[in-house]
Amino acid sequence: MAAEKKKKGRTPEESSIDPAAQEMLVRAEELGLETAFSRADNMKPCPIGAKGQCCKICFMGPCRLTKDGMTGVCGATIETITARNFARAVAAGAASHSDHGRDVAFTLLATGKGEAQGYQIRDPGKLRRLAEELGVSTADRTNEEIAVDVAEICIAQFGQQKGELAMAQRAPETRKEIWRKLGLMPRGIDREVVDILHRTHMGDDQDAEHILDAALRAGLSDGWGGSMIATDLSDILFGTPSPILGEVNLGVLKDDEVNIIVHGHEPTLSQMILVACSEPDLLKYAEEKGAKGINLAGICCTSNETLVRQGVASAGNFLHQELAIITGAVDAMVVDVQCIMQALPQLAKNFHTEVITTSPKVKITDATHMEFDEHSAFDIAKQIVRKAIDNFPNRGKVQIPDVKSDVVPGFSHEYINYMLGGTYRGSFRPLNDAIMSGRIRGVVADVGCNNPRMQQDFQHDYLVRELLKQDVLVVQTGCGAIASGKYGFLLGEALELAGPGLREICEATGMPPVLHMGSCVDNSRILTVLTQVVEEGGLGEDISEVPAVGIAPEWMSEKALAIASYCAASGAYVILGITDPIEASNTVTEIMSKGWEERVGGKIEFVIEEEEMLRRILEHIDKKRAALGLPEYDPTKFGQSGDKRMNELLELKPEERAEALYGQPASD
Ligand code: NFS
Repeated sequence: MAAEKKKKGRTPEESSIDPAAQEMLVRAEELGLETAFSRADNMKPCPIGAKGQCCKICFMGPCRLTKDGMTGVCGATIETITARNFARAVAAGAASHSDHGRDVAFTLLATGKGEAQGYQIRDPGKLRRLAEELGVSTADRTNEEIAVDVAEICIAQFGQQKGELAMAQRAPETRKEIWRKLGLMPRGIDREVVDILHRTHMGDDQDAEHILDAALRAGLSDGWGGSMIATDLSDILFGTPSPILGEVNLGVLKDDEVNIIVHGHEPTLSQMILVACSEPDLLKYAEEKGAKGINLAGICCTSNETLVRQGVASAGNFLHQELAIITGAVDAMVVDVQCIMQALPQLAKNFHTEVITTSPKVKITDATHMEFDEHSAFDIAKQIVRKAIDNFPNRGKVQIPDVKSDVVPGFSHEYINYMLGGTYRGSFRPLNDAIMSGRIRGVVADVGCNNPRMQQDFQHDYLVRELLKQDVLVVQTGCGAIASGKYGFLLGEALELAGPGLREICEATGMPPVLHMGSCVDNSRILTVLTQVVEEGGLGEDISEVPAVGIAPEWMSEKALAIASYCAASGAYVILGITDPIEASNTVTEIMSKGWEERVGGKIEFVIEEEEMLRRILEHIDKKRAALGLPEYDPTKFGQSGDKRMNELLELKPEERAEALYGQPASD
């Protein structure tokens, strides 16, 4: 678009709260370059599509139902249309997460067969535990033999036609009964996605509640299927995360080293590029080209994969992908799948940056394609790194914002369990006790994207700060977690922001008040934590009874709706911000809130305003506390004696401690 035709956009300060982003937006302006921020300013969202009232499912339309009582050409009502649009988005989101899981499973299979160059099994303990769970014999067998069987069983989960998904069996008994009773138990991962595409085709399912039930089931096939497979098998191949020091934001780029950014989602590529970056011959080659070294950084969830496992720096979250290129310091941006803006290759033409696509599924016009294949992964990774080095001497002016923060990510559910158990008694008891006593008021999972329709990171930052003040423990994944990293929340120092009760618990257990649990597929770890919290006892029989809420205040992708659906189907209250894609239908809004709450215990609501979001979160947490008969949240009771009181409690036996904490023995 010609500059003179551009509408007046937001200032850099209005576009992002992040000083690094603000600096790069000023630079973009100087250079006359577009970004997602300016494109969002210049492109109003279509008001009909935004509310879910446009039907493009057949070619008698598109039909726009803009007045009460209107139907589409076929007679489809606004309820049907809104529900179909939502369900299709869930199907696409579930397909994306799950297909990522499938690719990891194929990499594990090839690794087991000795055909995957450069990969190895890094967490054999987790492999063996999973094998036992899946009924694979482990006695007198090598890790590789076991890996082949485990991978084949996981791959078969995708094509399974009948029965129940294996990992869905991990859910609490009460939950599984609800799924069975309502016909929501996922049968096979691919089947549930295809089921939605079929039933939302013209002339099929035309009952909103029925369509939305299919969305819940497809969501579950992602959360307790594809995503859980992605998480577990990635841990087996690349290591189960534990806390590690890292850095976040554009300031991680180096002006005297070759900068390679990995962007996208799958750990298979980024992990191998990481190995290639420390190859002596490539380091030497970089030196020959005048660079002091090779610096790897990530963007989006592939960044989370390497950040939580190896502490590889993150250059930022979703809206940083273009800003990284604008630094002029990125020699190669290597992308695989998902959340990659098509704008990248065009933007890169203004710099020297080489945008390299690698997935057989993803080519972008004008990007360089170097297809990745796990069978020769290391060779390809080395070629990619070499290409980045070759590009280093082509750099023009470089401007890297001097903005970065230390972070400590890597809180897998295994580590949280160990961290809490390591203090006195095994498992989640201390967390449950802390919630029961009211020291921790509840738990919030703040996940999801950035969206250029709002000031970048503003709501993530606001909500995390406010929740900590209210003694709410925050767990995070995805771009929300990277946002928290930028503002210093992923460090022990964040305790300064925490309320008195949360602070006591964190000081006593060594747990920070904000836990970075991984990438978006690792939301499956949150399902596991919730299940283990239920199994530990004292917080009800089901996930729906736990004082917990899931939020995605700055979401933008279909994957966020898939996550929201499986969390709701698992019993959680989920709030999404930004926009309301079901606004057109009061009936659908009712079904997904009140209706689902009655039937599955969880619900989805779209709340745009952050203060209202906070109010609803706290109201829900307090409602769940009251239903469990827990003491009302009262921060004045805690914090006076701080460590001393906790140390006294630590001296007690668990039964005595329970009594001292909330006046009655533990219920387990
Ligand atoms: Ni999640 Fe990860 Fe980020 Fe959103 Fe995209 S990277 S899978 S979709 S934008 S959180």
